[in-house]
Amino acid sequence: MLTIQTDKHKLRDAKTELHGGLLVPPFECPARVDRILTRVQQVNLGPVQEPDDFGLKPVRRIHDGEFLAFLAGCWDEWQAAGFEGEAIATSWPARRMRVKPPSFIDGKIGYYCLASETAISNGTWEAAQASANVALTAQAAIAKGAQSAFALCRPPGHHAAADMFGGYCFINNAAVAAQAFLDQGASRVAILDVDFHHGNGTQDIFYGRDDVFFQSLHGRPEDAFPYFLGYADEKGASAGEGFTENYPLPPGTAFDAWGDALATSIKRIHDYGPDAVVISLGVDTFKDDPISFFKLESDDYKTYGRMIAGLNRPTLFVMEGGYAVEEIGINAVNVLMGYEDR
Ligand code: OKP
Ligand code: ZN
Repeated sequence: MLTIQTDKHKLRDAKTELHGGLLVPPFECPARVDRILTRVQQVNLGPVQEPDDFGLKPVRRIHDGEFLAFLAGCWDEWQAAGFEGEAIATSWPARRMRVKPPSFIDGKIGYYCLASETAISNGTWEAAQASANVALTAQAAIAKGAQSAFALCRPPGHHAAADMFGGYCFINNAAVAAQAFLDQGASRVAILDVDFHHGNGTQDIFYGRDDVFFQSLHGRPEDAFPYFLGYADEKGASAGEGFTENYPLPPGTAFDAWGDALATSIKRIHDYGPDAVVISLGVDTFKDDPISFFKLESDDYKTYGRMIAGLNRPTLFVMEGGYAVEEIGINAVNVLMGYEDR
């Protein structure tokens, strides 16, 4: 399997994450990609190539222009305001307030933010664009005839909505790639989000549409980030009615129950008959993940990679989360090896 990767991910190197009332080193760190890349090379998964530059046109198919302008200018505006730390949102348009972007960056960042753990700093915007290019380059390889490809994206994307960043995400790489398939002639794309966290951004982007079938397995919102989306009764709206499906699962869920949910989801995708499948691949379902509560073992990743291969559709793997850095390479690449039945 072809892997697309660039060292530009290292430009995303925030020093702070607001966690448990402390500013700690971010869980979403550069070492994550280094570990996965090392493992890709160790097992000879296949060639590793640099991304092409697609510019912002395919990104604008998903994201709001004002939001992208905010991301591009945020760090400069934050510094110009004289703030000494990284850019962190602290105020939101909460219930019964005016949902209208302020001019001053301290307010504007809250308007465009969905969760305050994620700091913006020097290089964040450049890395986010590079990450989208990684997804688009892998998508292009499939469009040219590859049966599968691995987009080793960082930063991740599935929490990012059309006009919101947060949960370590800025540009929704999986959504941008899915839209690229459609724009190149596909009629139906399925997105299967196996990250521990609900893919709220992806769900929101496609909620009213029937050309993208969105499926997410995740820690139930009662207990897990992003908390405010991902219930089983969210099934899509208007034309999108029936084209979103959620599998919220409780603390302690291991592969027996998780694999059952995946099998159901795969059956549903099979019935949809997509021209392409995008996997939002997070391996924070691992038993030792520091911020998650599922109990998957390293071998389970191979098992479910094989299950995904059973769909027998062109499949784009887009890297999302996974914070047990020591094991992230083994777990992520196990999915890809399982897919290849190795
Ligand atoms: C990104 B992805 C910890 C709260 C966690 C952010 C989690 C983002 C996960 N204090 N908040 O889905 O792996
Ligand atoms: Zn996650």
